[in-house]
Amino acid sequence: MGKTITQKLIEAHLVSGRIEAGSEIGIRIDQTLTQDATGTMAYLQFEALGIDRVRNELAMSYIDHNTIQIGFENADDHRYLQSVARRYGIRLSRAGNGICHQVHLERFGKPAKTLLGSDSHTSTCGALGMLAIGAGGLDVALAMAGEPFFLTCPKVTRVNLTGKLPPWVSAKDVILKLLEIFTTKGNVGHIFEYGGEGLETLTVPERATIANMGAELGLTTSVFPSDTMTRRFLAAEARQADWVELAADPDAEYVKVVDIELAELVPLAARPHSPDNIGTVRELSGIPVDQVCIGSCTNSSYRELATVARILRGRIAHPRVSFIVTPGSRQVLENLARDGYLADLLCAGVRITESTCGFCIGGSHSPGSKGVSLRTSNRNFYGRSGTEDAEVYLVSPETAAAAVVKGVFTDPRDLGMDYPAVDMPESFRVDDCMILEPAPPEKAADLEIVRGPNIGDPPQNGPMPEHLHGEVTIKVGDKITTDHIMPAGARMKYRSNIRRYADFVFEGLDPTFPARAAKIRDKGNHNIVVAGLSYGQGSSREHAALCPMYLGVKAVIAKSFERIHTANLINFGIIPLVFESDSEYNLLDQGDSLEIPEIRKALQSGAPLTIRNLTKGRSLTVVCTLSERQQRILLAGGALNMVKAK
Ligand code: MIC
Ligand code: SF4
Repeated sequence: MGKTITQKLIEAHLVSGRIEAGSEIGIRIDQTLTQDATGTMAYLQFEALGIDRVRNELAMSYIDHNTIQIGFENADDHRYLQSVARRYGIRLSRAGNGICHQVHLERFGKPAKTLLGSDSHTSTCGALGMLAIGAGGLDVALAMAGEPFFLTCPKVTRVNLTGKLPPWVSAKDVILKLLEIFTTKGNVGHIFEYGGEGLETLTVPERATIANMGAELGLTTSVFPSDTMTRRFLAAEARQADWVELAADPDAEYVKVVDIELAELVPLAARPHSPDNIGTVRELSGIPVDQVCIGSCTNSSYRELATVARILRGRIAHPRVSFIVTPGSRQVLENLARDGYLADLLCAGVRITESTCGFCIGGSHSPGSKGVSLRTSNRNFYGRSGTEDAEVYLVSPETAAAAVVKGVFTDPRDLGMDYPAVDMPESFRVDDCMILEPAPPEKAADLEIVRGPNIGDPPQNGPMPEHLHGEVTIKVGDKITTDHIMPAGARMKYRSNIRRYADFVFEGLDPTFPARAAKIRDKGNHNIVVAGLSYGQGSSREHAALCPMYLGVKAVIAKSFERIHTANLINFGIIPLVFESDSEYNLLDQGDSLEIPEIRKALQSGAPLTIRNLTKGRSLTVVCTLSERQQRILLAGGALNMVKAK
């Protein structure tokens, strides 16, 4: 039987386990990436492992998230990251060089390699034929130490693309269509592998847009073949030597095949407040727009921004619209400048920003109250923009540009102009001067690691008790994202200070949670979170496990969990328990006192667990499907405890 691309990538990197969907496998990681907001914690944990030098092929550290620098914290983090990179053999992309996923795609990603990144959109490099997976910082630290990365062997769906995108319809509309079909929940443990003759017309940056938002589907990752388009992109980046061919065998088998006819797609938008709340742009047309933000790791490549510039050439942003562009990388910005497109944007009234995450994570450019913001980014979760009552829509760069011109939601096909097709250049101007090289090993050992006062060692959990006593400290609903659990934006400057950051756990849902939880913890009791479907959607931030752990959370009971968050909970010694049937969610309420007798024994046996609700005087059953490795981590009270013991 023929093989899928995924199978070929896994086989070439398999360290443990069998390639059988659903079973746990360990794979060797060639490349790692971190960004500053997750990186400080990842490197503090790497340091705690006591290893002298990173052991994987390429370890990249990017500074792109926390660059606003109100207060000393961000700058101190940057200094720490720079010194740790130089000491341990990591290459560092300085603030201003670009968003990690865009820069990694341009300069470092290689077909047929594995990449593990402490950011959920690491999947972007799947566009190059990599197995590129987002994970928590601790898993990335372990991969840098040469340990395998463990994951559930994925089920592979083939997305078959036929035809060609019509003018004004773009890669963003393809992935929004897939989000309409598959939604943000229910796709855990799956990989989407793209194929079909429709791929021949999609450049690597367009494929990257699609692979990027596979994270919103909740996929393990997305994989594209490495073909002539890939070779063309790598050649344009002066990296032709990095190209190898990678394709699925014609008789490869998939769990499912989905056909998407590109010619039939129309401009789409994700309405507030979820990336799967899809409507057509035409049905939204006429809604007044206050802000348009173009950029983020989803849509900030040269061709996309040049297309926006062409649409806006000779026009001025509508007076109602605040128009922001964030180029994905310094390379994109430099090439736009040299080719004249930057001038088009400036004349149109753009507010150009540095090449960082910026608006996407509520780090800047929050909309006004009740503001309607059209963004080319990938997440429009409630409050993520930094403005609670903003209405954020996710759209393509073309749809965003049309709103800049008209001041209202406008289907770009109704602009009354020919589509300004911009080709990807045969070669980009390439300049890696913002990448800092590590010190040679013989000079590294004595280098000082610079730690500012905001940087604290990560707290550690204790081993799992024999019996767990706790209280339901909060009960939440479906699709709770890590942005709900651990807000980003203005709070993100405390990423390397867990004790302080923990003051904001569940801030948008219940600001009294941290104080209530700390009180229960200080009495020697445990906190338990009860949740609905798809708990932990969104980011890879392990702080969404680490900060609750610091506040004494020992278990989360949910109808279902998302992949990265489950791994993070286990890594920090919090048990993810699943209701045996969804209706049992109704048997628990905030304030209920719970007991899970003989929890250590139950975890080891893998049998369902009984929870006694002491307040209501009844019991219920929950399940916890774990590999042996995960059992050991939970019993030890977290992965760091276990690895250190080893
Ligand atoms: C995001 O888009 O939510 C982030 C910020 O990039 C996160 C990482 C983080 O929280 O630092 C992600 O996607 O993993
Ligand atoms: Fe940065 Fe936004 Fe991409 Fe996250 S999704 S890496 S915040 S640009």
